[in-house]
Amino acid sequence: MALAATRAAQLTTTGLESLGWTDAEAAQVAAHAHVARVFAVHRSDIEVRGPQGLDRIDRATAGGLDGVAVGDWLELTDGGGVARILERRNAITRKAAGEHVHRQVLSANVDRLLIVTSCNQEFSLRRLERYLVLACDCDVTPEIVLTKADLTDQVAGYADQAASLLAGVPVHAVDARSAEQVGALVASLRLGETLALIGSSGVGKSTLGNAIGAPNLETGAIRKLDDKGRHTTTVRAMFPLPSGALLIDNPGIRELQLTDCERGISRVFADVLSLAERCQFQDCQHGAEPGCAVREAIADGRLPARRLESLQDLRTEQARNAEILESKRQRARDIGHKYRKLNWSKRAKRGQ
Ligand SMILES: Nc1nc2c(ncn2[C@@H]2O[C@H](COP(=O)(O)OP(=O)(O)OP(=O)(O)O)[C@@H](O)[C@H]2O)c(=O)[nH]1
Ligand SMILES: [Mg+2]
Ligand SMILES: [Zn+2]
Repeated sequence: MALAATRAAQLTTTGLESLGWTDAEAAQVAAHAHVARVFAVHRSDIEVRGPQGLDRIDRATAGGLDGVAVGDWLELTDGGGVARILERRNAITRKAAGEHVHRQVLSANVDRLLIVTSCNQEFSLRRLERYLVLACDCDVTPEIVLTKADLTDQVAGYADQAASLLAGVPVHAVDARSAEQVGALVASLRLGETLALIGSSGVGKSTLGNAIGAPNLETGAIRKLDDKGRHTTTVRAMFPLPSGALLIDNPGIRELQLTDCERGISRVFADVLSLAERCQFQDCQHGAEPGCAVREAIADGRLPARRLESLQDLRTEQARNAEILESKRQRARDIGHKYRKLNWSKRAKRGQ
């Protein structure tokens, strides 16, 4: 509750707008409906905040909270129960994870997704591309925050590489521990705007959160050997900032695998795909085919070869994950079918 008290103290405006309420939510409920926004999701309860302040809802007794995510809006019953989760404007949904493919909503109703990466061994264009695809696929505007700018004299090089991945993507290079260096980011924050931080463990998401005004997020040292973090943040939670914006700090992501993100891919790889439209063959694989506009662009330096490789790798990975997902669904269908058959034969035996 100490955490909840700190958050309560930080909220300066009590109106729903300060919690991120928009016309999209207003259109879904009656004018005097009771609503609250989800600030943290725990195993047994959730923390919500509405015009009346902070509250905790027990998941078992409330019901109706399956799949609830930080950032969701809830319509409450007169008795304080949960009537329903309002339709989301958008959701950062992780559709696949390593061997176990599943869908997981990381943050809901997000205005700005800050993809955090560091100027050290963690920096990877491939990884950044994945995060950008995820953001674009979820219809959220991405921004890149390059932390640990103080640890390199190559900041401009890192920033240029990051910016080259998606036309117009803002890149903020900072020492995330410095309130002064994050000043421009803070100045851009608006009342009721929801920001979410995602990235690997140890890149400085919580450090950045603290610098932009979140109340004392826990941070932890990284391993010297490989710059990997130790998964310090374990709970997804949202915090009001002094600027009036809301910040969702996420735990570090181990490995971001993608499936079913074709829309995101088509946006992030628009450069490769628009060249591909000019290939002589419609089904060109951009290998040895004659008249390949993609190969031509690579040969004369207009397109970095790694962009094509990235696109092809992501497509292969998507296809593999889609297969795993489909075989899981099939297995679930088979089990459901067997179960129904068993129940049916039991009832038949009992003569029901
Ligand atoms: N030098 C330097 N250190 C930083 C910077 N940002 C973060 N750190 C340090 O990096 C370590 C990890 O920072 P965290 O904020 O805990 O990282 P995180 O992304 O929240 O990690 P998880 O919660 O594990 O996902 C801490 O020791 C921070 O002090 C930076 O810009 N410069
Ligand atoms: Mg953290
Ligand atoms: Zn081609």
